[in-house]
Amino acid sequence: MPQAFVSTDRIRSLFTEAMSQMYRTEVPQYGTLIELVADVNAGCLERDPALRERLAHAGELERIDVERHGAIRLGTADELFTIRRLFAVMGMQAVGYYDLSVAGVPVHSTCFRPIDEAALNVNPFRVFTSLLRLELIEDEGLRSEAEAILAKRRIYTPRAIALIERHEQNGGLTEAEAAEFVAEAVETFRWHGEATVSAETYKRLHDAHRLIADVVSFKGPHINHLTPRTLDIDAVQARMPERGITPKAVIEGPPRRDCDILLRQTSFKALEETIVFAGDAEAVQGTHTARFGEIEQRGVALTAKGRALYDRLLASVRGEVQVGAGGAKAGAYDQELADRFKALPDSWDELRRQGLAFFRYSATSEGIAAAVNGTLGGDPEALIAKGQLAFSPIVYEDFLPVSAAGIFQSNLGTDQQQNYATRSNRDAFEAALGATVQDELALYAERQAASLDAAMEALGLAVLQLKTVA
Ligand code: OOG
Ligand code: NI
Repeated sequence: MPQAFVSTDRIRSLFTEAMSQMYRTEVPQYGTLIELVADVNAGCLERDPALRERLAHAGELERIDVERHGAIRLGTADELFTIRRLFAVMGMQAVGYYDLSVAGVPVHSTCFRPIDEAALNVNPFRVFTSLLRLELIEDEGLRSEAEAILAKRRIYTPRAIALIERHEQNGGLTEAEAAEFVAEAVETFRWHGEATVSAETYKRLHDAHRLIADVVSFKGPHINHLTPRTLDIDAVQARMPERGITPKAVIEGPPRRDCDILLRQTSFKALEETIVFAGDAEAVQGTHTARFGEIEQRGVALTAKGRALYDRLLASVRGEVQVGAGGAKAGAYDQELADRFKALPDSWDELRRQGLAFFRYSATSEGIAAAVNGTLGGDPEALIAKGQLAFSPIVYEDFLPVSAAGIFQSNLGTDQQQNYATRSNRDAFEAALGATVQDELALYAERQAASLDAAMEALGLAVLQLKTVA
């Protein structure tokens, strides 16, 4: 008898909801951030009816407050291998490779996310997933000690593994299995205040790098933040202190613009939390800093050419002004960013014509009518000029390594910007993952090309229909 499987989109939505509930309970300040974001979003929608209309049309209004991403840090190749299989149950695949060692953070990362447009429209939730690079620990003794500690832990419940296998064998999960899977999967990301190491070991790991202590000292890869979408990131950043929240010094990514590009993000500083160390005769308490809240605002995906310009402008800003520890020079940085980014066109049509960004094309009703009347423009440019072909920005669904490094740094206790030489090792990452990571630019290019083909076909089909009718 055929089994009725639920869609991977539904499992992803259930998972997002379960993670949100868990994290709000674990980190009350995150709940406060969510409330602020909801207030700011409501204000934006009230002031801008056109925006409300656009979001309603896109089906975005009901789920505006649903989280858009989270992040975890894994310790071993096996853990990464299994997380790929776990996220596959929810329709998420590894896209992109990010080398964070360039910023002095000993990890490399990918983004697990849905890739097709329909799935992204249902729920675009993604997880920024990092793998610790123990080979970057210089002290050999400490490195093998960390390896031995990590080798002992089991971060997935046996039932989660069984359900992953069931999904792989049967090609899906039933509603009951999906509910059970989500409940088991969130266990992996739960916070454990009891460290698996002694205070002394924790200190040595921490001295090597705070991030090493965060990954190695606990039972599992606790979710370290969740990130809702905001319609006005500058407003949320400015208003965090009103609610007793301390934001990081600067918003990462491009400056505020009329036509949003890529990704802007900011976070509140990670909280200092009480933990209990293991292995001591008496319970020894300490504190650990890892968990925070973040917000994001996404814009159009840039082509390789647009991205090269973005990277060059950002590097020039960072070469000119470095935000210091404690946020010194944040104002000068923001000013420099705004000034230098004037070199990147701030109109959808310019971005499109100069081949700087990706767009989704569609035939307009005027276009369909023109096809019927035989007054269609010729090539896409002529069609656009006549209003017969429309285009809208394709949203950037991925992350930015320099921004991610800034988020890491801020939450590892400093706002100081750092620039290091790259030591990327994508092959090792993919070997651990057990798959190649997908090329995000190719995914956007495919979506743009497919939309243009479909639009042209829609116009062409209209012509054909006319011929058959006549
Ligand atoms: C991940 C930081 C990166 C982002 O939004 O760029 C990130 C981490 O701290 O583990 O989440
Ligand atoms: Ni993040």
